Amino acid sequence: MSIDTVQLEALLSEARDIVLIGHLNPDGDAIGSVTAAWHYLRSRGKFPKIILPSPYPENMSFLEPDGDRILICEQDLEEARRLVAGADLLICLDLNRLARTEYLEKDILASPAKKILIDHHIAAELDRFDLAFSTIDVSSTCELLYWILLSTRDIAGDPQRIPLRCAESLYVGMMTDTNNFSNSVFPGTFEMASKLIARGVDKDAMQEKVLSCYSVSRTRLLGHMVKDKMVILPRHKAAYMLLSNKEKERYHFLPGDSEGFVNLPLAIASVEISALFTENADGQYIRVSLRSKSRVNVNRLAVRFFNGGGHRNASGGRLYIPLEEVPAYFERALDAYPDEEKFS
Ligand SMILES: [Mn+2]
Repeated sequence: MSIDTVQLEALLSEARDIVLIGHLNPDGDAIGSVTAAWHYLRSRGKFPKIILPSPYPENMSFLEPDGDRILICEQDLEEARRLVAGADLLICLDLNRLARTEYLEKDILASPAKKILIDHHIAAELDRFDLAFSTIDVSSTCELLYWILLSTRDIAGDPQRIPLRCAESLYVGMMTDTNNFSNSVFPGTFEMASKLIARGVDKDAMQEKVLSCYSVSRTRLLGHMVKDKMVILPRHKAAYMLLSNKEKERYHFLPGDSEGFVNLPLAIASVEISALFTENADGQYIRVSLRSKSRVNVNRLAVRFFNGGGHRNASGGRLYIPLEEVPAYFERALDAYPDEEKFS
């Protein structure tokens, strides 16, 4: 995939204060893409800053830049706002709408900085950016960033020129967004993986650090969710699980601990749609995760009923109702979901 990077490279070389911004509840692709961009820009003599709206899982901390702190809005909002206001280039990664930054939408719009988007979600807010790289034909933002970097003049199509730390971040984002090569995988995704491994990324080390890193209590929580909480709705070929703050407390829940839970019911032959509803820590809303088998579209379901969206087979959103009202709401949503959208 060759991408025109002339304008990008002009913006990068003019910029002094670059800020890289990811989305709320950052996942591997969000952290992978902001840190990959950081490592690349550092190799070009820039000193970018990273802002994430909320804390990221501990197992991703090995991707952190050396000698620089990732700024978390929930811990340091004033500083984050100051950085956005003072930047001359803002790069948003892995988010299609500025609202996904939760705290910074207005600050980003008000900032005099040039704005770049690099994202792989449906319906990105292209008109809010000076330059946007947006496609859904890649596994992840990290994959898109890989193709962008390969197209730059200094990397010039040679993956060996990608800094190793940058390559590791790219690999981790792709690996997590594809659920370790099980969904959203394109021919180019394998090509990227192959080239990054040849570049020196230790695939087994990445997998162990990111996917085999959980606590005993997280694994017990997973067992509890599947055994005691999973509800099957045969008529809708759907399954759902509710995760309350009480349970999070009981199982010493840490950010990232429920990663992958929503995929588990899809292993059941008769289940085509899976939902995980998680009470937000402050009780303000319910976080919704939706997954589907290939023939079902859950993006439209997320847009229509769950104040969200994302990808065809993996979407998210929010509900502003008590947790106990969610099951009835979910069933009503499935009843009302038109077939022409469900199978679109
Ligand atoms: Mn992503």
